[in-house]
Amino acid sequence: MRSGFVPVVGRPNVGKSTLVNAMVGSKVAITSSRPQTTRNAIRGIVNGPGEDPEYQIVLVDTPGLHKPRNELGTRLNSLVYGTLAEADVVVFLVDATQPIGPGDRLIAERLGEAEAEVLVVVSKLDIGRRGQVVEQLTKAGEWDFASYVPVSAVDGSGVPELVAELVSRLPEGPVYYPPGITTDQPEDLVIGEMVREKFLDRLREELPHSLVVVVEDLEQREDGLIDIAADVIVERKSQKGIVIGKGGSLLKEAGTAARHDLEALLGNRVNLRLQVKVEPDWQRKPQLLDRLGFD
Ligand SMILES: Nc1nc2c(ncn2[C@@H]2O[C@H](COP(=O)(O)OP(=O)(O)OP(=O)(O)O)[C@@H](O)[C@H]2O)c(=O)[nH]1
Ligand SMILES: [Mg+2]
Repeated sequence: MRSGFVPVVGRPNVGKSTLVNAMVGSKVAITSSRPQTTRNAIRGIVNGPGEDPEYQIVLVDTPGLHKPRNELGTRLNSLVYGTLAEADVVVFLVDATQPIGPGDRLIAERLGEAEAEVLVVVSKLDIGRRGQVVEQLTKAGEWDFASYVPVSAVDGSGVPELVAELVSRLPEGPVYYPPGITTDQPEDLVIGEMVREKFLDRLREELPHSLVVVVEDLEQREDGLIDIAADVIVERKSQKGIVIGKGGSLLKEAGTAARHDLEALLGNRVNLRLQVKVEPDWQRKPQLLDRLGFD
């Protein structure tokens, strides 16, 4: 059996989480059009077909590497580089539609020092013009990594080839997760992320960054209904009103969307209660970050 750990790294918004979901075949990580959506190292497991699969790829979706502007950013970057220590192969994702910039070059430099082999994957093939894709592949080619693979996580092209390429580079190893398991995240984290996702694309500019969702209570009633209470935390008083919306409209809309997803996920009716709270500058405060689970 070939198996191993494969961190997926790259700049924010290049499509890491979308690609991980596409390879796993189900949604293990939230995605959005906003940069810096992912804030944890999330494992997504890809098993070879059949009852006695020939391979198991443990993908590790990571936060986008960026120039940190606060304590949270610093922690997230070191979380990403920390995943390299356990890596058997690394996927370095580059966006076909964005020119390769200093951010990508800095990552390439760091990855050059990693022990694991690095596959450069050019994403968003479906929307990149042919010239752009070729240009990205050519430029990235200068880095001299192990292999270069173009993919689209949206229409799936190149994804089977990427899986095959990864498998061929994995060592002989154990089964890390029993079949049927697609992610390592605890249930309350998955729930919190699903709720947060529903706000991201509905909010503008800086606000998505200021948001964190923490599940405070989760209980199942005798008739199966699941009560979930979660705090939606923002950084400033002024943001609270925006997240709630006119007459509570935004909170209601995001809450309803989240409830639908949660009912599908948990297979039961859900009663979701969201409370918006202000924790001033939580992204800058080490103690608060510890408490919110960013250690
Ligand atoms: N057309 C197209 N869009 C894509 C593709 N992959 C990702 N996207 C879009 O790109 C945006 C960012 O995708 P994510 O998967 O959230 O990106 P990410 O790299 O995980 O971002 P961070 O977690 O913020 O670092 C979303 O709007 C996706 O729908 C792709 O292959 N094709
Ligand atoms: Mg992501």
